[in-house]
Amino acid sequence: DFICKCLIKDFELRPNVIDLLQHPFIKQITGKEKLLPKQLIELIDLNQQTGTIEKTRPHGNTDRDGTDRHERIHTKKGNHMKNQGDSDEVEDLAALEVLDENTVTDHLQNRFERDLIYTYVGDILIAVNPFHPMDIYTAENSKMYIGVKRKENPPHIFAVADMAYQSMVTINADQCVVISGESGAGKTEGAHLLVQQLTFLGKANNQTLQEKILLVNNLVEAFGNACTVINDNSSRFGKYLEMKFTAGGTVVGAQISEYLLEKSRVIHQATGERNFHIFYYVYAGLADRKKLAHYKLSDNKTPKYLFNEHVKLGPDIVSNASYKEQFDAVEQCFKVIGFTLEELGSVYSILAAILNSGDIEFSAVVTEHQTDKSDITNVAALENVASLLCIRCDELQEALTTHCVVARGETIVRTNTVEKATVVRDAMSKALYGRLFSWIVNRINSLLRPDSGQRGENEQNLNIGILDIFGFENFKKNSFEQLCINIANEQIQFYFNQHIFAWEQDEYLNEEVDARMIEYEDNRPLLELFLQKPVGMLSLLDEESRFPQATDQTLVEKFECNLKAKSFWRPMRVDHGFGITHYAGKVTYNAAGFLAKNRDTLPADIILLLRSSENELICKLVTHPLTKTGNLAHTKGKGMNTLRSPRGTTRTVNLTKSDGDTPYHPRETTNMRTQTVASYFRYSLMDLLSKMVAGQPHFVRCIKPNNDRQANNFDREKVLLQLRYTGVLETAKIRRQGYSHRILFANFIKRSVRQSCGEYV
Ligand code: AOV
Ligand code: MG
Repeated sequence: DFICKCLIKDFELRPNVIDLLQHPFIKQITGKEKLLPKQLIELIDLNQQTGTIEKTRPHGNTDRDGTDRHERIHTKKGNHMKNQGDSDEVEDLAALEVLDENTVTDHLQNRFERDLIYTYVGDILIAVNPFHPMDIYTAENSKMYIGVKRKENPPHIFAVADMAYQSMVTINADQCVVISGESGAGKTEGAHLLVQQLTFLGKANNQTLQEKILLVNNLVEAFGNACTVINDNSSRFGKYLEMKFTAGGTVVGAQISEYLLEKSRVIHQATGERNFHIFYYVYAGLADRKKLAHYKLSDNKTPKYLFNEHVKLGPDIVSNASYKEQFDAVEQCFKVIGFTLEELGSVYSILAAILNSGDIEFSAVVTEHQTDKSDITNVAALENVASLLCIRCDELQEALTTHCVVARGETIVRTNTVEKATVVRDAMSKALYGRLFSWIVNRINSLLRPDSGQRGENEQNLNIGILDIFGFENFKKNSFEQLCINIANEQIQFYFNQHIFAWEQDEYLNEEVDARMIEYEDNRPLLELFLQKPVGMLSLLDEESRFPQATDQTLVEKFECNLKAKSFWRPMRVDHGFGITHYAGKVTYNAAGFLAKNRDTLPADIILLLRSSENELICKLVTHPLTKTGNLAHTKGKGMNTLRSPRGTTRTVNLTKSDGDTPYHPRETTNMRTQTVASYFRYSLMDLLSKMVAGQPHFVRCIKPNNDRQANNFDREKVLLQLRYTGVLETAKIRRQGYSHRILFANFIKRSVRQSCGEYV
């Protein structure tokens, strides 16, 4: 058995039959100088008869490195294997002899029950969330996955990092890893593991840089993640982290782009959910350091924005040891990455001001002439906010309780009702948090931007981007946020389909390759339903948002009149309700609040007031256009619906019709422009896509084994549904019949030359 394995291994390394037949082992075991090919086969067969070696039929593919696969021989590990084709030893679903839903699910289940959470489908990695800590991410594991052939090791996310890294250094091209899966499936954990391994692979000369890069995710996630009913650490924003390398593969920096933070969570959380993590960390951390009073907070009165049925009392939060630890950890991240103490103080002040804002209350003032006036009942909260934001208290009161209108060239001051004043207060809190988040991301980017000294002259950095967005969501009540999240997931699914099926099969047709066409679920009609102009859902929403008289009911009616696709439906007996049959299942949305959320207006009075702040950071948040994190500018006027495939052919990603609109970037808006969240979202998606298409993609598909976050529980129905809607079966089919690796001829030559010169790691 051992000798056969050595022979086979050696044969893989030196695919020269003559060499093998004259191998020194042969002499050792047979006493002969060399074997005839027939004799070698007999030797292997003999071993098979003893039952210690089993042959599996490979799927006739070429491997990632472009070499032909030869038959693999696996050592049999147990008697429970059903047949050769679907044994646990098959690490690539495309190699299964029988390819149907049940076999694939059985196979993943068998592996999952043995803690083998990773499985390949050709070059794609499937990761089933184990919901318990695993000991497969050690330094030892990291070393195992450097520059070795994929089949040398069990499937692993580190192997994906290695594939991306080796491709980057070998063909000198940007790479991107797209992690998808529904909420709680393991995308964010996967993204952390990729950063860990890529930092290890691209060993920075400078230890601190390495440390900083490893902390970036933790820092932004403290501000952008929150506990939802599905996931205790749910990403409430989309994140594209680009790690920057020299051409030689040394990591030199990182940049993050953030997409569509769910700001509404600051002011309201659904039942059983929480605000962004950082609020709890700061509250407990400051209490621990006896600094609550300094930040105008009190430990016996929970700020309203943090209040829900789970967190009734301040002491619940302030005595939480884990929150205190997290606060220390976040502060450490800030410091290591390079934020100043002054900046840190401002960040805490802004967070405390937001918490205090939630406690400002209004009551109606009814006079003889007026019924639409409001006053602030708890002046202490108002004073706290003004003091923390370094603005004047009377001006804050005025900005909250009144507004200006310009009529016939004259500015008239009108009073706000209680309802309106509350909306303004909440708009200020959301805007402050959203802008603070963007500022943190921008600051990280400037602190981790590779300096020119780390590049050779005329040398550009190479990137590996890691996409980790909010996963598909279907709650009891779904609002505008869920709609945007689910559209983003539709877009990623569409991108996957384009790569794996559409572009691939186009190539077969172009090159007249005789291949059976694989059918797949094309979600293009759904994307059109959302994004088409002028009658896509987002355009209709924007149109309705421009009418002051419009209501959420008129919006739903507008949808109903204009959206004729089968995937749009109106549920019975649900006010403001509409339903969408997404690629991942049916979701019922409630349009209540859609118009207000889409308009997302921040009154000019508040902007002007914050600009007058004596705190430099607060002033900056509303004054200077921050460096674009979403880098939207380059998509402007460039034919937005046309993207280039990695193989150079121009592909149409039928996302939107280009109309040359100016991209909306809230951080640049200091005047009262009327662009909406929907239009910004549309451009963000486009920007994200253009970044992704610029690199060679690698896909990780995360699967959630059950809805109860339980370890060792594989709910077959749940998994089967995910396999079905992500098209895993079709992917296995196309990977089985096609080639799992695509490489341009010129790159192939370059790579082969480097390899034969021994440069390949
Ligand atoms: P998500 O990113 O896909 O959801 P997470 O990556 O946050 O999901 O994973 C959810 C939880 O599953 C984590 O907090 C861990 O407890 C567990 N988990 C995930 N991957 C692993 C792993 N490889 N090993 C051990 N435990 C794991 V969302 O952000 O909600 O879409 O918006
Ligand atoms: Mg996540």
